[in-house]
Amino acid sequence: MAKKESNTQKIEQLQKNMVDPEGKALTTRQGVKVNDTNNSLKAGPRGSTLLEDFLLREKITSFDHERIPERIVHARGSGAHGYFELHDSIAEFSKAGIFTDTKRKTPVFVRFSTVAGSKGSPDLARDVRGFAVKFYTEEGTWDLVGNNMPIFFIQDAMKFPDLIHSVKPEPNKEIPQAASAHDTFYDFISLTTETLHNHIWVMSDRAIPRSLRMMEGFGIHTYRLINDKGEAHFVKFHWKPVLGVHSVTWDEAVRINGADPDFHRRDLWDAIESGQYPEWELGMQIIPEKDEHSFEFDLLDPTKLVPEEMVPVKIIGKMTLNRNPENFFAETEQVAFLPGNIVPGIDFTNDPLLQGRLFSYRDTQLSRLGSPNFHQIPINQPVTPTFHNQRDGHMQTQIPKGQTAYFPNTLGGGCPHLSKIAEGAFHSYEERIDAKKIRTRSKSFSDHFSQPALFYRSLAPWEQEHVADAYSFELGKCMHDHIKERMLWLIQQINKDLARKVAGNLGMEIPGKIEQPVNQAIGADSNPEDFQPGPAKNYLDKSSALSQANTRFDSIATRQIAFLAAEGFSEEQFSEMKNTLEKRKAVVQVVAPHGGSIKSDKGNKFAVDAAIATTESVLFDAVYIPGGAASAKALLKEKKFLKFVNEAFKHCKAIAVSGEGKQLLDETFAKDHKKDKALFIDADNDKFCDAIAQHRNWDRMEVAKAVAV
Ligand code: HDE
Repeated sequence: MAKKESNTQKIEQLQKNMVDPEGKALTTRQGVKVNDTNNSLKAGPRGSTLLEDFLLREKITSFDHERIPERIVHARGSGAHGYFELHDSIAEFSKAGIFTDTKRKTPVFVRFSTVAGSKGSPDLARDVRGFAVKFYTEEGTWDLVGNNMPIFFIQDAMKFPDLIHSVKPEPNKEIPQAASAHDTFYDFISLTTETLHNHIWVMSDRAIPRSLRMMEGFGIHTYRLINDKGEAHFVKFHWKPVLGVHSVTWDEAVRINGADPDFHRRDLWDAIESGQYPEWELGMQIIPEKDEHSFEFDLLDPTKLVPEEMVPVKIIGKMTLNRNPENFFAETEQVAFLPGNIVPGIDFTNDPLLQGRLFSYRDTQLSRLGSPNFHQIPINQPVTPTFHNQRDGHMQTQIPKGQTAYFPNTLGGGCPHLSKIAEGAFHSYEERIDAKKIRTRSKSFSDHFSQPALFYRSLAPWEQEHVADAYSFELGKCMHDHIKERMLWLIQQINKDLARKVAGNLGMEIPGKIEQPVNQAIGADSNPEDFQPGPAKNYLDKSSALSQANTRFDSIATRQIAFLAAEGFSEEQFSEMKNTLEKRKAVVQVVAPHGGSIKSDKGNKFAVDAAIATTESVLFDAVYIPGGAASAKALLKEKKFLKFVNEAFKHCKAIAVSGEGKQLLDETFAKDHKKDKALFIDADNDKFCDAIAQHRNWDRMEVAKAVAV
């Protein structure tokens, strides 16, 4: 039986609110036709402007109020529409329709974001990425508001304002923008050891993704699945990108931020526009309730992940993003995610971070969107009809009928009426709780070093080197030695070798002893020694899912390949390579000395995608230079082409040349490294494609360091 096309349900709902000006006359907000929107009403051609001018007043007033407060965190974001499909029912674990009905295509809206930067900050900041999914299910809206890292910095919501205040620009000078490399952040991190796990992930390549389409997503908290018998299982949610998990290097990130600050936003938009829809598999780690205490860590502690070796990820479905928003503000800016939006079949746990989030998000939407009616904004409307007794407020757009707005009532016929659990009503999981009211941290949350150590051990050598470089860069930007010393002392407890490398780069010694007890995330009457994290335990040597070296390397779809060419290039070589790449769904972009078009050796015109002056090597995944004597000569004249190739070499990318294209290569750093496994001279085109699929040739990393561009 064909899948229900319910993914169009949300789009159809949105279309009712869309306004298309095509072929229409300009009007005021009241519908009056306008004949001049260029000049204000004046007392004479040079006279003063009249207050009477309602056209001017309406236009300017509306403009003055265009902005709403940006999100306090995750301000910079990009969104897309899509749908979720379930492979097999998991009714034994959850009664949620989205997890039991394989015939559905559930509409989704996804927003990816960075955390620290403002709305206009560059995409390639070293940062966690938000990965928020709104599922418009038939039983109501479910929001899975996650990140691209499986753990969080802190264990208790009470610490969130401190964490964010430390990473945001410093309050006296509002510097630095979208960067964690500054004193206040490291002051906080080094006094709050629970942050070290998420922090080491931020030091890794995960914090500088190649594309939003090439990163994982995680629900982070342990949630509950509830089946129709009312039985519960713990669950961790995972999104696995079909294109694999890939990143750029820090050197590239810095340059991309200048060359194209919208790199990720553009990449997501272009992929969807070209029909190459981003896809993620949804996975679950499901844990029976009886196993709650069978791990070395606490399942309620959001700074811990459950290694896939201990609980495998069960893939249950797939999400596809197939539609760009019509309007950034109306959809991506106004979308309001709430971790508290759940549906029957899913429930919370007592994770103290999650519990705090359940309060914060509604509160923040009230100040951001300005009214409790934010659910009525089209992007936030559920696809199921809603009936309740909540009334009035700013911007009420519905017209609730009837005499009653309370329950119980007789005057309204008892409506809207209650539903039984069997009829689909939400019912909170009946967890037994028998405890003292107490303001403290559970001692079971006290191990702060084992998992950062596991993460570092699990990385490939090239990833470990990137981590050491990142710590060195970030701490190198801190001005206070006592902060750097505290950090070195802590890094040493994660990995001694890592600490030695970072200390060497900082030109500092690792301190033997720290005066101040380090873990300060406790109350004034608590004894710091009681909460001091113990030494790292080794309960698992390595977890392969933590390394990007073990991701998928089977596709070159959407990879951007720069073809460096000028007048007289070899059309045969150009076209053969283009066909091979496009068959495997890569994107070819012609970079030439000038814009417009260039002629091949056969005299045919080819469109130029970018003049060399308008683009940079870091915006591409690989480089190809076709032959043609005149073309090679013209490329050699423009020195930026040499810089382009040298940078591609430095960033360990695949490079291929044919015929006279080699002349350009011979003027670059690559000329002495022709045995490099991602360098191809008159080679089989498919081999070039295979090297692109490998993402980078990290074996080149040592050599690449010597490239002085
Ligand atoms: Fe958020 N977070 N957060 N967060 N968060 C917000 O809500 C907050 C946390 C995450 O694309 C805010 O609508 C608190 C964890 C994403 O619109 C705010 C705590 C995770 C987004 C807020 C956390 C996240 C937000 C700001 C600690 C991963 C962007 C604007 C208790 C599981 C959603 C908004 C979007 C946004 C508060 C911790 C992810 C202020 C108090 C853990 C992806 O409400």
